[in-house]
Parts: sequence; C-alpha cells; structure tokens
Amino acid sequence: MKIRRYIAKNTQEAILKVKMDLGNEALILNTRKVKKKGLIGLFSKPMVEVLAAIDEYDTTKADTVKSSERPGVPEITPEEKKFDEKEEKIANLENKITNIENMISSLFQQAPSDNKPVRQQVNPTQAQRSSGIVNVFYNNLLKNDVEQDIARRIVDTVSNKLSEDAGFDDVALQLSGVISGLLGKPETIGAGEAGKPKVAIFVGPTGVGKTTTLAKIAANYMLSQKKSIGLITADTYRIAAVEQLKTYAEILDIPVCVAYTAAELSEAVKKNSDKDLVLIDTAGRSHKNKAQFEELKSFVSASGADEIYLLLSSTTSSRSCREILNSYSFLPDYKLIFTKLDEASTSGIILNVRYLTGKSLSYVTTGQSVPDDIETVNIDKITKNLMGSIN
Ligand SMILES: Nc1nc2c(ncn2[C@@H]2O[C@H](COP(=O)(O)OP(=O)(O)OP(=O)(O)O)[C@@H](O)[C@H]2O)c(=O)[nH]1
Ligand SMILES: [Mg+2]
Repeated sequence: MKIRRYIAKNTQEAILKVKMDLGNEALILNTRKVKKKGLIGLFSKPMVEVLAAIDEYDTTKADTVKSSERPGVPEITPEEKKFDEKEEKIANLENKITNIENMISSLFQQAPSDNKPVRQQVNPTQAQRSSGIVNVFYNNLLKNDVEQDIARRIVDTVSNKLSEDAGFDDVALQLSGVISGLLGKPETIGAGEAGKPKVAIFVGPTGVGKTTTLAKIAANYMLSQKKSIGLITADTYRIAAVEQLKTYAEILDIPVCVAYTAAELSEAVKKNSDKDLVLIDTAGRSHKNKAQFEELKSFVSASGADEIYLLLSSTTSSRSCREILNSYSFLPDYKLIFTKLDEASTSGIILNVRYLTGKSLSYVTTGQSVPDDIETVNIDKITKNLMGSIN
C-alpha cells in the first residue's frame, strides 16, 4: 500500500490531483483543512489536505496517470515546488555574479597585455567597457542556445540604443527590453463568442506531450474557470491513444468523442456546441512523413478550430526544429506551446522559434504531473534565463 499526501485549494481540486496521480482506484484515507506555516498562514485561506492510498500492485491506470511514480521521476509536493522557486532565485543571483565575473575578465582581456609599467597602460574607454559588457551578454545568449544570427541582431539593436557611458545596468536593462519585446505577450486560450464554444486543436510531432498538455488545460479550465468542456480525439492510430484521453476524461467527468475521419470530426465539434471549450487531440506526425500531413490538414480544416496550438518539445535541436516548423507551415495560424521545459538545459528554442515564426507564445509545460505542470509563458523568467550564464 502506497500512501500519499496532496494539498490543494479545495476538496474538488485535491481529489482530482489524487485521481490524476493514483487513478480512480485510490482510497481517500483522510481529508482536513490546513493553514500555511508561519505568519503568512495566519492571513491566508486554509488549504485542503487529502491523504490517499493505492494498492501498489494495482496497475490498471499506471500508463496514463501514475506519471509521478515512473522510475526516476520524483513526486513534486507544493513544499518542493516552493523550494524549487527559492533555488531558482538563488540560481538567478548566481547567474548575475557569473555575469559580473565574466564582464570583469572580459575587461581585463581588453587591457594591453605587454610589459609596459602599469602607469603607462591605457585604461579602456567607457565605450570599450560597454561593448565588453554587450559581448558578455552575447556569449550568454549563445550559451543558452539562441541562434547566432538572432543573438547578433539582438546585441546590435542593444548597442544602437546605448549611450557612450552605458554601464552594466544600462546594458542589462536595454537587453531585457529587446528580448522581452521579441518574445511578445503570451496568448492563452481565450473565451469564445457568446453562445459558441471556443474550439482549440493540438498538433505537433510524436510524443511531445499533446495529450498530456490537453488534459492539463482541460483540468485547469474546469477547476479554476468552471468551464464546461468537451474533448475530441482524432488520434485513432493507436488504441492506447484513445484510451489515454478517455482515462483523463473519465477522471474529469467530461465527455469524449472519437473521430476517425475529417467528416466525423466536424460532426463531433457540432455535437459539442453547448460547451464553453472544445479541445481536440490529434495523432503525432513525424516531420519526415509527408503523407501524414495531408490527413492532418483535412482534420484541421474540418475542425473549424478557432485556435491551433503547435506543440514543440523544448529539447528539440535547432536543426530538427526548423524542419518541424517547415512541415507545419501549412497551418493558417497557430500559437506555440513548449513542452518538457523541465528536461531542457536552456530555453533558447523559445526565442528562436518565436523569432522565426512570429507566432504567439502561450504555455510551457514543466513535468508529467496533470494538472499542475503547466504555466502561461513567463516572459520575465525566460528573458532572465536567456541573459544569464549557465556556467
Ligand atoms: N518531463 C516531461 N514529460 C512530459 C511533459 N509533458 C508530457 N510528458 C511526457 O511525455 C510523454 C508523451 O506524452 P503524450 O501526452 O502522450 O505525448 P503526445 O504528443 O500526445 O504523443 P503522441 O500522441 O504519441 O504523438 C509522456 O510520458 C508524458 O508524461 C513535460 O512537460 N515534461
Ligand atoms: Mg497523444
């Protein structure tokens, strides 16, 4: 028997977390209200703590819901999340220190290296100093996997904006302005027209996390925005794919339709016309297999979707990424979701793809846990990560 503790804003959310993690077979052992520790807890609303258990030998839902029990994937508790946030702050500070160290060493390298007495050495001018600082940031962008020509354009734009006596803070401020400007404002699934559901279709390469992300979005919209949701899957290549979505739908207690053809998809969307939000899952397409894209094209068009989401794994190489974007260039318009950010060591891909496509960023996903591991793209956080050194 495995026992786990879950903390959530209310009982409904806590039970959902239990089911997402342990499956419908989980036993609820105890529920109670808890307050956060310390002074903050005195003024905050109580949270609900649920103690749940599952027979370790019950593997009925293992493939789809027990993601956090997979070997090597530790369960993340709210306390651990807070700890992670603190660690991120420390990492940011460390980055700043590394930047300053790099800047100082770069300034030293620019100083004359012959054996002239110190008195006779020429101090770098202020302009040289600020170009040294810009150079440090340029190298950081490259280290963070921003493509070279994009990094070059960014620092050129920054250099043009700098005054002659610009210091570290001025350069950092200008750079963060240019990068966050390039990243743009994130756009998530908006409300549909009155009396009509918002229809969103999820497309992308195989295994990037389309179905999991769709489930995370469905659960979050249901819990926080109390929206009525319909799920449709057009992924009929694998029986397991339909089962995967059905499992999530069952837990969330929302209907799911299966569409084998474009005509059936169109019909299924009509059937869901009383919903606030309709989310459509599709089969992963390999960008190497051109034939599959014809079918996807017909599904996208039959869905009449208001919004198309292209999902890319944050671990994709620059080269594959260009090929993938090429394969999906038939899409009329789309927004970008970056999955598996937790597995990526840099976030350069987000800036590269945004720059290359001009499409809006929407969500990033940060782990396997449904519904927790998803967030709206945080432009500030990504900008800081891109500017910082990862050494
Ligand atoms: N580490 C990590 N794993 C994730 C994330 N999102 C999804 N996964 C895992 O990636 C694997 C594939 O997820 P799916 O949702 O089935 O991917 P898919 O794109 O629907 O796959 P196909 O339908 O086969 O194309 C699963 O093991 C997920 O748990 C994430 O943000 N981080
Ligand atoms: Mg899938």
